[in-house]
Amino acid sequence: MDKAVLKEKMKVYFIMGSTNCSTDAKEVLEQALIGGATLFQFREKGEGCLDGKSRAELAMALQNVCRRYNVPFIINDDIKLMKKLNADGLHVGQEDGDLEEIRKAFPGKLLGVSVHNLNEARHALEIGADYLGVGPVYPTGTKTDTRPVMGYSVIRELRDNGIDAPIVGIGGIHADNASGVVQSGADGVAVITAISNHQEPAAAASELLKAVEKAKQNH
Ligand code: TZP
Ligand code: MG
Repeated sequence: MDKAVLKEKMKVYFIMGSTNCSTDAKEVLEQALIGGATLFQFREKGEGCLDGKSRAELAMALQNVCRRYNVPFIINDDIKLMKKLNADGLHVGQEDGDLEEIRKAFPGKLLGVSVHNLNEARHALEIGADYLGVGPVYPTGTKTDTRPVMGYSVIRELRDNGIDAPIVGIGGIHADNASGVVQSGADGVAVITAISNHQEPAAAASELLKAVEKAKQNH
């Protein structure tokens, strides 16, 4: 995918699995896409998460929703499942294995990598990552084993050092605090609970998209 196209897809990157949703995950996803989410990552993690066949079945069902809305479907840290479903890409963290090996395992697909500093970002891009996730920008209760909250400092540092790759900020982001993330240099925001926990996921996604687009205009 062309870099400029991917940057557009980064605007509202919705991430979730069944444990992030209090109602049916397929319905939550569909509402998010109706509202304007531009990219989706299936991240089935945490206490009570599905595994085995039921996990693969949910992934397939969510992939079908994405297909209907023409939104790319990314899988968190499971190359096997990504290949089995022929998903659009994979997202991995720093602890998920050797990035170079991971990149070689599926040349034609998107690879996103979570990074927390300039060195990690440079390495990820050297091995051929397509986009970077940077965070936690704000405090989050959704992931407990995060690095310290970094505010906008790392996103700014990457841009100041000439990194032009697609970047999303992640962690504690919602419509009211999204603009600062984009103004510091991100192409968009990645969110879990701002959409998955919202009474109206479509409204949440739409407000996020509006906030991101407005911040991009003023940037
Ligand atoms: N990585 C860094 S923070 C985070 C992940 C997966 C969780 C983001 O969840 P929320 O609900 O958008 O704060
Ligand atoms: Mg991981």
